[in-house]
Amino acid sequence: MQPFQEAIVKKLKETYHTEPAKANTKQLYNAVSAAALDTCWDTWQRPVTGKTACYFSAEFLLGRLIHSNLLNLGLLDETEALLHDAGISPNVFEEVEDDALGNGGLGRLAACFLDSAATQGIPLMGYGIRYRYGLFKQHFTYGCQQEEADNWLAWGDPWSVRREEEKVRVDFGGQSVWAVPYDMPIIGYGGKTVNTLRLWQAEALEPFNFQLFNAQKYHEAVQQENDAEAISAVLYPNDDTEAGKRLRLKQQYFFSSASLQSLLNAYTAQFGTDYSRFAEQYAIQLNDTHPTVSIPELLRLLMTQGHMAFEEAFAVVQQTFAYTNHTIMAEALEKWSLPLFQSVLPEVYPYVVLLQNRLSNALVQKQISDTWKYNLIQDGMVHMARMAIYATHSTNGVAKIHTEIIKHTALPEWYALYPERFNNKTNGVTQRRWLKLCNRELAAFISDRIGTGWITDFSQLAKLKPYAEDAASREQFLRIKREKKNQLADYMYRKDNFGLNTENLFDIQVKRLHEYKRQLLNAFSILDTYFGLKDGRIRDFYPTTFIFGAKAAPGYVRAKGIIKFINEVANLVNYDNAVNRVMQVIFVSNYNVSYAEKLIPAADISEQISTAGTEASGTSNMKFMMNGAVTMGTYDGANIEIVQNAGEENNYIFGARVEDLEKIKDTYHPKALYEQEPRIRRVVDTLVDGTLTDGGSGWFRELYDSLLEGASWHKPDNYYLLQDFLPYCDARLRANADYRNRDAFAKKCLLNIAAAGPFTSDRTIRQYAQEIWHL
Ligand code: H53
Repeated sequence: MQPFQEAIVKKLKETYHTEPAKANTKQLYNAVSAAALDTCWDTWQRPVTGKTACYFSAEFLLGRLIHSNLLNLGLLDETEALLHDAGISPNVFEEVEDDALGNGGLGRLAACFLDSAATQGIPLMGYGIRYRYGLFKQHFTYGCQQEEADNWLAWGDPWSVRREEEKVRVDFGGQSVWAVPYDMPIIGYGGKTVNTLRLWQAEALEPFNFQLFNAQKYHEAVQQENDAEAISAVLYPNDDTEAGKRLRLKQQYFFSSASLQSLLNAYTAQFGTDYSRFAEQYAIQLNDTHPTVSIPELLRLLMTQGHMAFEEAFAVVQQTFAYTNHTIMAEALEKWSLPLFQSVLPEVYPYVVLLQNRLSNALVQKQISDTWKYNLIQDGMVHMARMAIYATHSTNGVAKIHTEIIKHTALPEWYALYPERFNNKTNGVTQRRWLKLCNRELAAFISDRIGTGWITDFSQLAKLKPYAEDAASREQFLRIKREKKNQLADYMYRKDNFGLNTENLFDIQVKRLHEYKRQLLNAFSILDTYFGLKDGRIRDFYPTTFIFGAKAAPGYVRAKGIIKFINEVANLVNYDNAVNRVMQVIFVSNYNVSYAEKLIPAADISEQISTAGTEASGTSNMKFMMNGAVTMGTYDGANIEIVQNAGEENNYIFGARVEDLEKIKDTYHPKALYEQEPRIRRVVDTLVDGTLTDGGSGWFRELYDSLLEGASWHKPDNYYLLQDFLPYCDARLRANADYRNRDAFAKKCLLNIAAAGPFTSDRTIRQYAQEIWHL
């Protein structure tokens, strides 16, 4: 037995008095994790020297940790051999819940960044919240989304270490709590660097009040404990929409203040209380505006604890912080009502006023009169994005087009004021999780041809390009795709009890449910194909399986209506014997990181169909690309950079571009399109003509009206579904026809893989480190 295998056996024996063949999943999971943690403990505890970057984020969507940590430590093969010898399925850890402390792209990006930084020896520490419940679990009843709490701690938390001695106090107006840090190791590939993700848990100063208990006031006796624990109880399930709730502001301040205090404590221990050189030791990246309250909080701490004057403290703050913007959509830009902000954070608010005053002076000096566009405090609201731009030295977007839109359309007034602060950092994803681990077959295929260097240097992928011309490689690639489809089919059968036809083309759209991502357009186009097949208008259709996966924010009624609609379309198609040999439609339940790891490698076509100008970057587009799917997409977000690199001829770009939409926006009349074009009318009418049913909820009628009439808060069809409908249907049919020539299609796929080099988060995080943090 190898030493690590022995260590696992020993853990099982000492902790659970059992052995591998007899242990249950939870015991195995905890023993393997604990043994692995032991192997990197010393590396982890080595003090970090020099400047450190800190990633402040309300979300870290890590996914299941055990495989990625074992991979990075080089212990995966040994572990799997041990499991094998004990007669345990290699899928044993599949039932262990993934760590879902995030909603979608933003939280998953944070997780990719941590992996990439550790792999490249960049000292990047994550700071966030240890939610008791992560993103809800989803299931469907009669096609409608139901939510259930995600009790991820039921499996134990073997990757966290509670640091009681480093807890700090956080004060709100009238409430004080402990913030207790739980540290997780972030293990770089090869195990040479182990960084830290520090997640804060809220606890009561006095958990139990005996006086109240003795006075028979039982509820009151535990009130403080409940109120404190509420702060880190649950992740807000909104992706890309602002919540605006009191508890959310508390969460933001809670982890911001705790993280800053802990950094100041570490700084003080080394350098004393002269904080003037704080920014030489720490760079802090604000992941969206969620941690922006850190700005007035650091000012406050520097001025009260460090006795600094305002100007001096402001300089430190500005040099320390940088801000990443992830969306330009108005509904996601955080604003807090003044009374709410003042009542939750009375100690912090005066520092917002100081910032506002300084900004006002700057605007006077620059002779700017339309100050209402800039004010941090305006119309009874505190504007967090403005604060984040004003009080930091860097504002970046997450794809080229997104950064251009920020500069010229969304926030031109700020770009005019401080052009030097604006920069682009196109997103990326870690190829360790999103290729090496989730697609071992394709990873081996690549390594056989170009060696293993790509695992840590993704630019080497370009060396794969000649193999697109090699018939044997294309054939091999197709065999792997088929194998991944079979694996997905097994998994989906276990999870969703659905039988997949793995001969089919797999066309997949997986991401959060949002109107701007246009899952409804996808469904309309599927219906158009369905009717086309039935009418005989469409012939020679290559059999296709259309797969959706998406969670809707529980309060987002329209998104829930769209889920129900797609499930109804699925029923219509799947039970119609006239078409179900050539079409399948599936909505998988509880789409999450682990499901993504199965779905993405099996895809032939990656659906990236957001309205041009709305998706800041997207990151699943990159994951699909590196797994050899072609992109069916609009000119939006990182799709643009993807197809520029991989060739438009190897992808399917359709629909209106930002410039086109700009031109038609004032005259757009979706109802005219509906009236003129029978194919549009036919699919849109299924919302109301009885073809499909919303079970009496009224959701479908509301969707119908939103497209044709608009609503009090938006114009009709404000995401231009009907505008892009025909071009989309055409592009899909073109791709479908191309797919018949499997060999030619494989060539496109291989060229996409070979062009995926720039889309690694290794590159992105190097750019942050060099250009923003100056490490
Ligand atoms: O962030 C991703 C982008 C994606 C964008 C997403 C995002 C959230 O997940 C949540 C809030 C938010 O403002 C933006 O929608 O386009 O790829 C990472 O940058």
